[in-house]
This record gives sequence, C-alpha cells and structure tokens, in this order.
Amino acid sequence: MTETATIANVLGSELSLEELWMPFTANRAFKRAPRLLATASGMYYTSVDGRRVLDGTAGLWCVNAGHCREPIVRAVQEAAATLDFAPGFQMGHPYSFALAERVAEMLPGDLDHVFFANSGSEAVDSALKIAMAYFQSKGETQRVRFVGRLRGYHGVGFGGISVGGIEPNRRAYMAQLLPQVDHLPHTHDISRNAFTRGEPTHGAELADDLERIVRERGADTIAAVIVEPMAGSTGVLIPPKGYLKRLRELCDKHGILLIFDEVITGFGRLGTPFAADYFGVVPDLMTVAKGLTNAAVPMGAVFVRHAVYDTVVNATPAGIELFHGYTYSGHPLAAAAGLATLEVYETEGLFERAASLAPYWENALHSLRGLPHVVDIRNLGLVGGIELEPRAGAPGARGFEVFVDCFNRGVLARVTGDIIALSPPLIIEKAQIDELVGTIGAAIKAVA
Ligand code: PXG
Repeated sequence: MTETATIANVLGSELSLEELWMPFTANRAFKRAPRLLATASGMYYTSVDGRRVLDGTAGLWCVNAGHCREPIVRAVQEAAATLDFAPGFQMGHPYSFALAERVAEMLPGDLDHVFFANSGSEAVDSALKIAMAYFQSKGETQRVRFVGRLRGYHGVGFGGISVGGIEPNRRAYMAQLLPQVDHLPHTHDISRNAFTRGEPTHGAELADDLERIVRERGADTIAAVIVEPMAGSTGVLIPPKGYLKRLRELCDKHGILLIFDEVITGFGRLGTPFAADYFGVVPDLMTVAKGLTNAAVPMGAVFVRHAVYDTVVNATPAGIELFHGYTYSGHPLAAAAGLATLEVYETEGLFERAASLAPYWENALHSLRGLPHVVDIRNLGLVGGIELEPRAGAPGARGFEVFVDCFNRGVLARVTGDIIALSPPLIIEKAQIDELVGTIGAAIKAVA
C-alpha cells in the first residue's frame, strides 16, 4: 500500500472541506483548489495526491529540526502514555520543570526564568502582562504604555494585535485594541538597502524615534518596547546594523523594558540559539514558540530576566504572585517534545550547522538577482526574502501565483504580499538549497 492510499483510508474517500473555517486563508479559493499535505519526513512533505514537496519554510518557521524526527516522536508517545495531563495551577509535574531548567541553560545574559504558554500569541500576551506586573510591583503603577513597531507581527491576541503593526490584522478590531500603544517606524528601506547581504547599512537612526515617543508620552508612562529582532511575517525585514543596540541603550536610558519577540528567530534560525545572541543584545523578556518543540506539540514561552521574576515574586508577601496562566501551560506532551527537541538541536549541532550553511544559502538566494520583477533579495542565517514588484492594480497577485507554481513544482514556499519568505529546516543539504532556489527561480520566470 502506498503512503497516499494509507492517508486516503484515514481521511475517508469523501473528505468534506466545507465545515472547517481555515485560519488566515482565502477559504473559498482554497476549497475550490485545495492543497493538502498528508505526511512529512525530514525535509519533505507528501501531498495527498502522493507528490513529494520540499519544505522551504520549516512548516511555518517552526520545524527547525526537520519533520517527524524519531527522538521527538518517541518522547511525545512516551509522555502521552505516562502523564497525559496534570494541573499546572498549585500543582506541577517533572516535565515542565525539566524543560524550564534545560532551556534556561541556553539563554543569554541573566534571562533565567520561564513562563509557559501554548502559542506565540499567548507568549506575547503573557510578556505584556509580566511587564505590567513588574512595574506594579516596583510601585511605578503609571508605567503601562507599550511601544510596538510598524510591520511588526506579534500574533493575534488583542495584546499582540495592539502592539503589532499589520494594518489588515488591526482594521476589524481597531475599536477595541489596547488604548495606550505607540509604534516605532519600520526599518524596511529598499531605496537605500536593496540587495544587501546580511544586515543593511542604513537605518540604525530609526531607533531614535523612541525619543520622540518618550517626549510625547513621558518615559515614566512606558512599560515596554516590543520588537521582533528580525521581522518575519511581514516579509523578512532585517534590522539595520546597530539598530537593536541603539534600541537597547534607549530603553536602558529611560528605564523601559525591552521585549524581543523571538517566535521566529528563536532556536537556531539565524545560526545562533537566539537572535539576541546573533546581535549581541540581551532583552529583558523574550517570547518564543515554534522551534521550542519543533512544532510537534504546540507550546510558547516567555523568558524573563532574573530581576524581573524576583521583583514580581518578592513583591507579594504570600499567595499567588501573577494572576495569569493557561490550563495547558507546560503541558506534559509539549514539555516532553521540547526536551527531546533541544536534545536533537544539541547532539546534531543544528544551530552551528545553520551558521555554516548561511554563506552558501546567501549566494544561492542572491543568484536570483536580475530575474523579472525581483526588486530586492535579503538574507540572514537560514532566512531569505525575495521581494517582487507588485503587479499594477493587483498587489499580492504575483507573489501568490509564484507560491502556487512552486507548490505545483514540488516546493513549499511562503508568501506575504509580494514577498517570498524562505526558512528551511536547519537540516537542509546544499543540493536541497539548490533545488529550492532553482524551483523558485523557475516559478518567478514562469509567472512573470
Ligand atoms: N510573534 C511572532 C514574531 C510570530 O512570527 C507569533 C508571535 C504568533 O504565534 P502563534 O503561535 O500564536 O501563531 C508569530 C507567528 C508567516 C507566519 O507565514 C508567521 C507566524 C504564524 C503564521 C504564519 O510568516 N508567526
């Protein structure tokens, strides 16, 4: 029996696509022409019609160790058969403590405490609440404002959308977003930085806009600045040289907490454990998800500096210190997946592997320069962005057609508007980089 036949049996021969309301998807168009994945292994998916699809996006930036890795599968199976669930409020279990201890060893600076959530969105909401709790504990109760950045993505909770800077995501909910939020300008500037390899030269000064916000609002009203060190979802926006250091200095100057949202950059994507390591800038709080468990079981987390944890916990004489948590915070299956994932990253040296492949990756991507409509190519670690000129009157159409054409040719890419975003599993081989980039080039030419 072929793999395809097996999955057809599981799903039944008459699969209805109607009932499922798909997330961030053009439901009607998808259901007319569906793209269904049935199985996954290593660098490849298999579609329900039995075609092999090279994964150029690590799922959605999350399967950093490659698909269905045996040690992770086994760890999840064992946990499912050992401790399916245990309450996490006023109770505990070894898996979550073990993962917190293990992951804390990897963290830069004095980040050393871990709060578990189940997704990046939950991690972001948790981090914003922890920032508020910190200043309440210090008696600076007026410090409640948040500063995000245009073209930032921090998930879809009301907190995350409020600090995020993606217009369509905000529009429908605008009337009920968090009221005390400001945004820094984004750092994407093709006019000055097109086709830069690695960090762009121009734009560090854009961090200084925080001074404007401080002047307008008063530093003593601002709790935290939240940014993605490298913005992923809005099209691979790589921070200008010196930008993040400048932001750190300004936050320190004004007593503002700096939150790095490392949901995408965490766990080796840039060839270091975290973007904080890559850029040599340590935030006060860090949000992660995705690569924490290799996406085998959903999990998110907030990493917290020692002093932040101590301040909040010590400010409460007795009883519960932080009124926040999820039924599934530190779920045994997720924690088991996380432990096994970190073990795979370490034993296989996957972060170092990403770093050593990065120059090859960079050259391969930049070989697409000169193809029709390619207006920028950018890269960092094992991330790539290829920006296409939008078709007149139809923004996003060209990008989407390239995405569909790639899928039909056996490559999974990701598009956001007219930007192709690439982030393969860190186990990718050079020949697979060639296949990925070659297929994207062919699709760009074919779509025109
Ligand atoms: N922060 C960042 C920086 C993210 O990239 C989230 C928070 C939210 O995580 P959850 O787990 O709640 O989805 C994200 C999610 C894409 C894409 O194609 C990116 C994300 C999710 C789905 C698609 O770029 N990032």
